[in-house]
Amino acid sequence: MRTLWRHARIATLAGPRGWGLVERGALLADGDTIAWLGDEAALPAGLRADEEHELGGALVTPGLIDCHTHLVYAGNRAQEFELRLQGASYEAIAQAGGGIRSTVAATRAASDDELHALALQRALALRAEGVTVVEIKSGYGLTPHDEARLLRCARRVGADAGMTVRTTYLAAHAVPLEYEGRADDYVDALIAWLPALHAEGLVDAVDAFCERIAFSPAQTRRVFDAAQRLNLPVKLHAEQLSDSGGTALAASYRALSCDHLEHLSPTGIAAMAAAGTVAVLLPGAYYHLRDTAPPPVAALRAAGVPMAVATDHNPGSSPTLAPLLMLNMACALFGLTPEEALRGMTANAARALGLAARHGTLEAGKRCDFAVFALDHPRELAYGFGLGRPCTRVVCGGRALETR
Ligand code: DI6
Ligand code: FE
Repeated sequence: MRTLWRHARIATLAGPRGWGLVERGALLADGDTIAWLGDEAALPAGLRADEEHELGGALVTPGLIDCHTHLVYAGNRAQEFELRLQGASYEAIAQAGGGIRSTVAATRAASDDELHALALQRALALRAEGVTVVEIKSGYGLTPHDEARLLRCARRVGADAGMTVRTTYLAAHAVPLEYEGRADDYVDALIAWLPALHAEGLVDAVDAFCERIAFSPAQTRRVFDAAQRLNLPVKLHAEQLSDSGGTALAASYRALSCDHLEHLSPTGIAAMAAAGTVAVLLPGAYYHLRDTAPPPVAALRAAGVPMAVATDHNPGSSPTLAPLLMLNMACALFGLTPEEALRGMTANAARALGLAARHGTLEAGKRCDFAVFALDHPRELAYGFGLGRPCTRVVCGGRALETR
């Protein structure tokens, strides 16, 4: 099946910088892959397509990639938000047994079908904003049975939404109640669960929350060693609330990404630059926690560390399903340029998931994932906030999906 889309302003994001604009562009898909893309006037003569779509000059970008989410859970933490507004800190709430643990309790109590319905609805909301690839972490089960349930749910959501889902094993998210005071025993346990989950095809990468209130660098290292034994790539929640040195540790394992990074040090930046690790910036969590120390964007830029932007959708620190708002916040709160922000949710997000060979830019040979927006120029994606839904169409693997 060959499908031709014509008369679009295409922001390809190809190459290391710039929008890669093709002003009056056409794009031909052969099955799930881009066969030809370029100026419509240069369309090879005699080219035949089974289907043709006129886009009326609309803006086309690579399908957005949300490279950091915790999409599968039950319940919400609105009450905790009220407590934080009254002065309680995220850390104090976690230490008092709330926080991640309260979502773990709600998630364990939910049925597979309930979790699936909740997660699917969230994935479809992301898709309606132009997202075609989403990373989904486990981490609200924290037993072998419940972590498997979450990861299976993530796979099922991908199939049902027609999106590409990458799963990340994040059992090292919090120490569950039943292991209170025995964090090292819990790390032994979650390491022992991993091979069976991996054998079932449920794990694309391994992550940990390296923080005072979660896991130490020594414990994180043990989790990474277990991932390495299975040839699984690693990622890390690093330097979000304090500088624990997790970034340099992750870089020594050639981590795909380090995420959050509000308290990242120059040493951490140098380690990431040397390892080619992507810095995933999560302005939703920064905003919702009313943090005041932004990640060191100018230093990351100067060091040539690729930056990505994601929603970090989760019920505690980033209850948002608005990736375009995250582009705006990455500019307004962190100082990214609109082009860096879009690159952060396309080309660099693909790198953060190890998917750059097929995803993240629009070029012949890449997967045909793109979004169509009722906008003139790609800079408008990061400009407005809450302007409604500019995305009019999402194409995933050459197939058009309903967005409204
Ligand atoms: N950092 C985060 O932003 C999320 N997890 C993490 O390690 C928050 C998860 C939550 O509060 O439920
Ligand atoms: Fe997170």
